[in-house]
Amino acid sequence: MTLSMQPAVSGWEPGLSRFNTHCSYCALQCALKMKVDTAQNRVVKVWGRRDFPTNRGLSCVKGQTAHQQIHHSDRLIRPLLRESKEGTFREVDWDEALDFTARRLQETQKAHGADSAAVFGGGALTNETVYLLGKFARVALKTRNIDYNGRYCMSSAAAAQNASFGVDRGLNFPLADIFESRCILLVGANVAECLPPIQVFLKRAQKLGARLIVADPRNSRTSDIADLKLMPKPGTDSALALALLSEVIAEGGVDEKYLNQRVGGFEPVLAFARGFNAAWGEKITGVPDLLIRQAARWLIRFKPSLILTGRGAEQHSKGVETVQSFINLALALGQVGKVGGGFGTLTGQGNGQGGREHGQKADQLPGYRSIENPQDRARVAQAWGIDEKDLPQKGLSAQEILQAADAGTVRAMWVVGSNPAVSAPNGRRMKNALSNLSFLAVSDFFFSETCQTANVVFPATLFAEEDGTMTNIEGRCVLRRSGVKPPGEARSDWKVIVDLAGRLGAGQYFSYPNTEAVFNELASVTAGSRADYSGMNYSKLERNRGLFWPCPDPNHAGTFRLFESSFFHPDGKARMKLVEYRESAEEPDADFPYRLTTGRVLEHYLSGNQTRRIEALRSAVPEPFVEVSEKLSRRLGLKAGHKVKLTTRRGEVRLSWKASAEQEESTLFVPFHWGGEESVNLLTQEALDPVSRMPELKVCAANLTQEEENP
Ligand SMILES: Nc1nc2c(c(=O)[nH]1)N[C@H]1C(S)=C(S)[C@@H](COP(=O)(O)OP(=O)(O)OC[C@H]3O[C@@H](n4cnc5c(=O)[nH]c(N)nc54)[C@H](O)[C@@H]3O)O[C@H]1N2
Ligand SMILES: Nc1nc2c(c(=O)[nH]1)N[C@H]1C(S)=C(S)[C@@H](COP(=O)(O)OP(=O)(O)OC[C@H]3O[C@@H](n4cnc5c(=O)[nH]c(N)nc54)[C@H](O)[C@@H]3O)O[C@H]1N2
Ligand code: SF4
Ligand SMILES: [Mo]
Repeated sequence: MTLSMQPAVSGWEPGLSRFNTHCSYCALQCALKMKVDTAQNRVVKVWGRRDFPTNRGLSCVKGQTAHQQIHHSDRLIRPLLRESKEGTFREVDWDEALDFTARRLQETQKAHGADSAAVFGGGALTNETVYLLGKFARVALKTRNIDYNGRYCMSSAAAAQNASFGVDRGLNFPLADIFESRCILLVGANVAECLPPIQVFLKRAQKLGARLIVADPRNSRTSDIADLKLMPKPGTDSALALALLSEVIAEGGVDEKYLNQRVGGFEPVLAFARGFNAAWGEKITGVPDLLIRQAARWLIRFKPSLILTGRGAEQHSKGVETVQSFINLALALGQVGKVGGGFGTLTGQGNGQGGREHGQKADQLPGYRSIENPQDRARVAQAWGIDEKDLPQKGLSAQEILQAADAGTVRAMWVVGSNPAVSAPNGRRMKNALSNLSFLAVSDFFFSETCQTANVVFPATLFAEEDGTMTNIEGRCVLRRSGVKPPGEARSDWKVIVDLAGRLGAGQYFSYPNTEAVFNELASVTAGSRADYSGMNYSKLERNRGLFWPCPDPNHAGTFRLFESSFFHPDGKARMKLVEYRESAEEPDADFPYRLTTGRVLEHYLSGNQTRRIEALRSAVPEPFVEVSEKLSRRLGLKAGHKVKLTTRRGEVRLSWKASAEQEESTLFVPFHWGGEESVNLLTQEALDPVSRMPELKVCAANLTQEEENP
C-alpha cells in the first residue's frame, strides 16, 4: 500500500516529510497535516488543514497533542499473556498469543455453545475494522453476540432517527449548513468542550444573525455563549419538547402544508400536545414558563430553525422517546430537509457513525442492513459466500453482554477498542462481570483498566500507523492516511482479525492484501442498502475530501443533504410519534435527594486511557470533580479544598468539588474519564431504554456530603 507521504518539504528540510490524516479522537475527524522526521520515524509537528471543509483548519488541544500517543513510552509493543491470578503478564510472540486465543475460544464454544463467546467493539475503529469484526463474529466465531460501545453513545439517537426518518445519519446535512440557520436549539450538548470547532461555527452563525438556545442543567462553556439558556432538571427533556410543541401550536407556528405533504401520523401527536402548555413544562422541568414560550417563539420566527441533540438528552432509559419528541417539534415547524433548518444529532466517537453502519451492532449487517430481515440476510450471506442459515441471528446489546458475563452465560470475550471497565455503568458489577469471564482478550495500544482482567492483550496500532476510513459527524466518509511505522510488534486490528479467523478455520473468507481491499469489499456489500458506499473508493475519497453516503455509483458525488425531497420510509414521509413524558428510573427521594449526571471535559477523552497519558492534558485536569450549584454548596456547607462524598444506591466516591453559579439546583455533574475508585461509573445505574438498550448514564438519584477529614 502506498502512503500519502509527500516528498521532503522543498529541499530545505532534509529528512522531513508530510502526510494528511485525521485526528484520533472525536466525530469531527478534524483533518490534520503532520510533519515527520523520517529518520527518527517521529511526528514533529501537527496542524489543522484549512482546505478541509469540516474543520476549516481548526483543531482542539486533543488533536494538537494526538501525535504524542504515537511515541509514548506506555505503548504496548508486544502481545501479553497473563501468567498469574494476581495479574502479572509476560510478553509473548504473536503466534503464541493468537494460538492461545483461538484455542480458548474454541474450547469455550465447544463446551458452552457458539454464543458463549462474544465480541465487544468500539466507535474508534475504522470502517474496515468494524466491517471485518462483524464478519469475523458471524462467519469465523459463528456467535450472535457482537455489540459495541456505541450502545452507550448513539443508540438512542439512531433508533429515533430510524423510526422517524427511516434512516439514521447523525447529521443529515453538511455541518456548514448551520451558517444558514437563524435559530439553533442545542439540547444536552456541550460542543465547546466536546466538539470545539462547532463552538467557533456557532459563534459565526450568531454573527450572521442566528439565535442560540442551549438546554443544559449546567452552565456549560457552550451555554456561556447562548442567547437563551434553558436549565431543565436532568431527565426531563421530553417534557421540555412537549411544552415547546404545545406553545408552537398555540402560537400558530405549525407548518400544516409541510405536515400534509411530508409527514405521517401527526394528527394524534398535535392533538395530544394541545393538552399541555409552558406552565406544565415548568412544573416538570423547572424551566420558567416564560423562557419556554420565548424559545418556542424564536423557533417559529427565526427560520430556518435547527434542533440538535447530544448525549445529555439521549443517555437515558427514555432516550429514544426524547429524541423523537424533539423530531416531532422540528417536523411541526416544517424544518426538516430545509437548508439550515431541521433536526440532527451530534455523533461523538471518531467513527461513531460508520461504527453503527457496518455490522458490529448486534442487530445489524453492513450498510445498515438488518440481521432480522430475510432479504438482507440473504444478500450479505451471498456476498460472504456462506449459507444464509449459517448466519447467526440478532444477539445481545453491549450492556446485556456484560450482564451475561456476570451471569456466566457469556464466558469468553474479545474487546477491541473499548474500555468498559471504566465506561460501563454500575462499574463494580461490570468489573466483576469482566473478571468472571473464563477468557478475555483485549486489543488496545495502551494498557487499559479492562486489560487488567484480560488473559491476552494484543498491541494495536494508532491512527497514524494504518490507512483506513472513518465516517464523520456529518456522514462524510474520510480516508485517514498513515505516515509513520508502528512501534515494536504492534499490529493493526484488521490484521489480527484476519490472523484469528485463519486459526478458527475461516481463513478462506478473510483474504485481503490491505485495507483498501477490505474497503472495496465493504463498499460492494453495501450496494443498494441505505448506507450505500458502493460508489466510493480510496482515491475518490481522497480527491473529494471525503464523500457523503449514500454514494451508489462511481459517478455519484455523494448525498450532502438526505431529506430535501423525501424521507426514507417507503411512502417517502417522515413519522411523528406520540411521546408521553415519564419519569427517570430513579427520581430523587429523602435518602438521595439530588440528580447525578455525568459527561466530559475538553482535555480528556472517554475512559481517559489515551488522554490521561498526555502530560499537557493530564496536568490541565488531573482528577475528577463534582460540579455543584453555588446555592447548594452553601446550603451543604461545603468547604473549599476539602473532598466531598458522593453516594448513590450503588456505592460512594470521594471527590473534589467546584461551585457553578447558575446550575440547576438538584444537579450534580461529574466527568467520567477516570477509573478505579475515582470512577463515577461506580455510581451510575443500568436501567436500559426499552428500544435502544441505552443505559441511563445521565441521571440517577444521589446524595452529597462534606467529608470531615482534610483533603
Ligand atoms: N473533550 C471530549 N470531547 C468528546 C468526548 C470526550 O470524552 N471528551 N467524547 C466524544 C463522544 S464519544 C461523545 S458521545 C460526545 C458527547 O458530547 P456531549 O453530548 O456534548 O457531552 P456530555 O458532556 O456527555 O453531555 C453534554 C451535556 O449534557 C448535559 N446534560 C446532562 N444531563 C442532561 C439532561 O438530562 N438533559 C440535558 N438537556 N442536558 C443534560 C451535561 O451537563 C453536558 O453539559 O463528545 C465527543 N467529544
Ligand atoms: N457515566 C458515563 N459513562 C459513559 C458516558 C457518559 O457520558 N457518562 N458516555 C458513554 C459514551 S458516549 C461512550 S462513546 C463510551 C466510550 O467508552 P469506551 O469504549 O470505554 O471509550 P474509550 O476510552 O474510547 O475506549 C477505547 C479504548 O480503546 C483504545 N483504542 C482507541 N482506538 C483504538 C483502535 O483503533 N484500536 C484498538 N484496538 N484500541 C483502540 C483506547 O486506548 C481505549 O482504551 O463511554 C460511555 N460511558
Ligand atoms: S478531538 Fe475532535 S475537535 Fe479536537 S482535534 Fe480531534 S477531531 Fe477535532
Ligand atoms: Mo460517545
